Amino acid sequence: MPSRKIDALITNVNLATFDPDIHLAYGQIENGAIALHENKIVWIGHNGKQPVGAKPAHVLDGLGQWLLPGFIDCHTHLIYGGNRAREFESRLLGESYENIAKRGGGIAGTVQATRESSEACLLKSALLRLDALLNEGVTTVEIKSGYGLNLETEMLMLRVAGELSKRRAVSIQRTFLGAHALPPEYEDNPEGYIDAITEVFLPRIKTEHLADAVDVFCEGIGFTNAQCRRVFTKAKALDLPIKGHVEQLSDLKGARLVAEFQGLSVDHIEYLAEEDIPALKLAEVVAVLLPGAFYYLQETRKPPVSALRNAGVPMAVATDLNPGTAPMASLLLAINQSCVLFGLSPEEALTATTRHAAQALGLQKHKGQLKVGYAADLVLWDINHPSELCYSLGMNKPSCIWHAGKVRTVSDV
Ligand code: DI6
Ligand code: FE
Repeated sequence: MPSRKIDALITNVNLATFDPDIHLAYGQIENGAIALHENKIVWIGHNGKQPVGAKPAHVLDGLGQWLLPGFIDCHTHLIYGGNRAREFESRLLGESYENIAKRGGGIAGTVQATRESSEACLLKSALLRLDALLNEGVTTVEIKSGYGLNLETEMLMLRVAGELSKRRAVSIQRTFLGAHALPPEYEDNPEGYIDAITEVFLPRIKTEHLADAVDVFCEGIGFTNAQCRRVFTKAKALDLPIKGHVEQLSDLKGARLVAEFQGLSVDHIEYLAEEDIPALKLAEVVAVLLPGAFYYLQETRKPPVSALRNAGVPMAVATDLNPGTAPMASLLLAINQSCVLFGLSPEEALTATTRHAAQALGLQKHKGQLKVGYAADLVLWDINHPSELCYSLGMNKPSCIWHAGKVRTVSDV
């Protein structure tokens, strides 16, 4: 092993690498060690076999704990004004999510509250939610716009998302979700709103580098398949990757549409038809499961997990953190829910929040695995086995977190 530059060496750790080339559960390396230089992993292997001659500035004894890649929350709406606790009350008294949306509550209520919020206020409330995610070992977060629905507030949301990555040691991916709901200004003119998105919002957002991807809500209370196609066509022309909220409450064939555009992911998919799964496999689209929304909406229809598994479609899991259907800033909870409610195995659930979550963001070559050349985003857990992270709630706290090669202890965030 040639000597090379090493800033930090972590010894005496069990590694859950999630490297698919390591054909063991969790891609594990028992009694391993890992070396970091600048913001990357530069060596990984068995304890004591690290490069000779390398003089790392820092050596950390992992004390036999488990080291995992930093978690990736690949689907959140964590910037918003207000909250919807009163609506939660109405839903518990029997009113449906769709009915609340029809009477101007739901997403429209949050749009109004977001438009009325100052930038400082949006930033402050988003930081609280972000910190809760970070405390559980999340090192990359995707954040969507979609509560502004006018150019000014959509751009503000995306700017606040960018600001978050300056305030905290975390990687942020920004997604433009202008086609989330119809804004009041376009009440009787959905095509006019799609015109605004395609002709005004998207070109401006592209020019100002405000988004890494484009998302839509393809649903009865959102936009039709044809309207989503228009958004995707423009996104593709601007070379922006696409994602879709599809088949959450009904089957509008949104997943097929995303596959046709070779999108990154289809998200929710409770109503995905099994016959549409081969198209996802072929186009290498990730199936993002959002058990928090399923739980809060007390849905009964589950995503076709075993068919996705049998077809070899990669499954990711995310919080969907939002004020309506998933007011939960805990990826560990989503992991647990994906096991208990959707039947994922612990290994699947942890792969879903590391390697597959990276793929859902187009980051699979850089993040989501412990592998040479990958980002030094790592979390050390004082556990005896990775399945503990899926099994218990409220008891798992990282003992150390690295983002881009730098230690971020829990108290730093
Ligand atoms: N599906 C969801 O679960 C969130 N957005 C979407 O398209 C819900 C957003 C909200 O209710 O505010
Ligand atoms: Fe969502």
